[in-house]
Amino acid sequence: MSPADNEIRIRGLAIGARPRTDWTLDEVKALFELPLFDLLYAAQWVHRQHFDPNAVQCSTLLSIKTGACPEDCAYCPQSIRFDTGIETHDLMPLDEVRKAAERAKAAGATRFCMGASYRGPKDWQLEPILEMVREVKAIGLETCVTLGLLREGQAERLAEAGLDYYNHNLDTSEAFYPKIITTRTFADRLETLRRVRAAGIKVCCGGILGLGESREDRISLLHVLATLDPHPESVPINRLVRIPGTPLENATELDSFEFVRTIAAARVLMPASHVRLSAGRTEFSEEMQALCLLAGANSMFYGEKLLTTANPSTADDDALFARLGLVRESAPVRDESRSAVAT
Ligand code: SAM
Ligand code: DTB
Ligand code: SF4
Repeated sequence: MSPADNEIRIRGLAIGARPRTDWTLDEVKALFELPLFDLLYAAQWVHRQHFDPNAVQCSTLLSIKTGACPEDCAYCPQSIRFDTGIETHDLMPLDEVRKAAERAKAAGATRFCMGASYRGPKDWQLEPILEMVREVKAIGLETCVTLGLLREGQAERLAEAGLDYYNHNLDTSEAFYPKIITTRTFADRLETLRRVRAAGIKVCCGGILGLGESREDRISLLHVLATLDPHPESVPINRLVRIPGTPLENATELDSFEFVRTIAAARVLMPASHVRLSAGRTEFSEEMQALCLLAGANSMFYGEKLLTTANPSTADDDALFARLGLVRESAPVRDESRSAVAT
């Protein structure tokens, strides 16, 4: 029996190492609602079938175009509809992007993710971004962009430029989604994900917790993610950063253990994917971050800034890694490589 065929049983639930995309909603619910320590054990077991449990993949974000976005995502400081006081700017010049990518590489990141506040880029707006992808790739970093909805042909152009990952989150359940975003649909998002996959680009897709959604919504989001075929290679799990001026500025803070549960369930449901502990870390204690990593998260945003908000400093992250005996995952030599180097 190969390791991929391994299986354990916890309270009657079969937990396997092999990725499967036929999860039923009832199975996801039963997994999510396990006693937390049973769920953590399952997540740890699955994590160790595919990854070095002490290695964390580090991605650095850069907002290459900030604010004045026509969409109405209720969590987002960049929507033109909300007065959040952020500093907006048009597309950044190429050499600034290159310098930021060089700094990220020197600090130890292996992936550089460029975000732009578009509903979706127009064809002419894509051209300079293709240049950025080529430049960042030439530095020796994996490339990722998040540009919103893609039209026909755009994913192919990004793939030709050498793009490795496209980030496009489902954000929440299909049922709760219209309470958060009205300017584009859940189905629009799935269509962009389909285009990205069809063009041969790896998919980075996850969500945000703490929007006021119910546990059922979190279970449903995980169910949709875990039945994408194949699974997204990267699964960012964000906790809402409550931004003054947005409709969600006073949202109730999500219970930390509910967040950990979601990470652990994502790990079990998508065994070979990188699960990213994403936005929200500045409000987490170091113990909470450690618990998320123990629950199967094996990726982080690394660098002082997310898109418009703060992230822990690299010095703080390096100190935390040292205390926990973690290493930064090295850049993949081949796509399936998962070797690690000491920080
Ligand atoms: N405009 C593009 C789009 O919407 O796809 C790309 C950038 S958008 C800011 C990328 C993702 O960041 C969103 O899908 C959301 O999951 C996350 N995000 C945005 N604002 C956030 C916040 N306040 N707290 C947590 N996550 C947030
Ligand atoms: C993702 O899931 N989270 C990142 C990235 N993908 C693009 C963005 C988080 C943004 C948090 C709010 C901000 O900094 O503006
Ligand atoms: Fe615009 Fe993306 Fe923010 Fe929505 S999440 S308002 S699409 S930048």
